Amino acid sequence: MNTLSVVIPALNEAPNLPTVVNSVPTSALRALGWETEVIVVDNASTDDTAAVAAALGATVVSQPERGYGNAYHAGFRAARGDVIATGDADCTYPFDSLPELLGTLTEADVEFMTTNRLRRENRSAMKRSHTVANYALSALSRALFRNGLRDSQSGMWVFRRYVWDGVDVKSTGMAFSQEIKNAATRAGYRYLEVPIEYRNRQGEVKLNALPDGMANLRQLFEHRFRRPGGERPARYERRHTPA
Ligand SMILES: Nc1nc2c(ncn2[C@@H]2O[C@H](COP(=O)(O)OP(=O)(O)O)[C@@H](O)[C@H]2O)c(=O)[nH]1
Ligand SMILES: [Mg+2]
Repeated sequence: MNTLSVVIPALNEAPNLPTVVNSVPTSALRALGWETEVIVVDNASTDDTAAVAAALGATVVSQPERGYGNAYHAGFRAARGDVIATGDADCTYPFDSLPELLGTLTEADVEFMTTNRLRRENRSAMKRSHTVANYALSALSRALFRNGLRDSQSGMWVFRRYVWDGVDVKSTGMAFSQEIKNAATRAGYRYLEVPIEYRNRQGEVKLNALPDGMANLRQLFEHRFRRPGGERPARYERRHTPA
């Protein structure tokens, strides 16, 4: 069996968790040879996030330090799978597409796969101002990192866990999303961006558009001109055998 960890950061998402956790198609995945664990990272929620996640059979990891990046740091530390898949706890990301996404990861033989939400079909699921900000941040990110990624802010990634061990992602907040993509691509891992469906958010938005956008801008420049050190050089000690 291959092993998959689905890691979901959650800050006060109790009402969304039944839909989100139950949308992970564990039986279909098992039939395809994937043993799946679902990890919900409770990011110091003040609602029943932890209890609801546990009742749904998810593994609950507690991260007392708030922040989207902090949540992922704790979740990835706990993840046991050879492959990690991610997404928000807000009903926007299609966890039901995981069988297809894993098929693509394997068939295309890539190590880091990210997803693109910025398509006409998804337009109604994103506020216009967020769409504009996503296009602008993604364009700047492409200009600085030359990796061609269309959606630098998508929160759904599917990747081999050794990629996480090979990158040094420092962001504790929302900039974590662009940083992991830019770090993985710059480190020389084989990568791919695939289109996904994006659905209407349920519950309260946790993103704080202006400060989070500004933090993203700062992080892009800081990362681009950071002295190399944490990330491994692109062309050495490459190529792990896929699981
Ligand atoms: N913004 C934010 N989200 C967090 C935090 N901790 C966990 N999360 C979760 O991370 C996901 C992203 O937040 P969301 O409001 O959906 O941001 P958006 O998708 O960029 O609009 C959600 O599942 C949140 O519950 C945090 O400290 N801040
Ligand atoms: Mg979201």
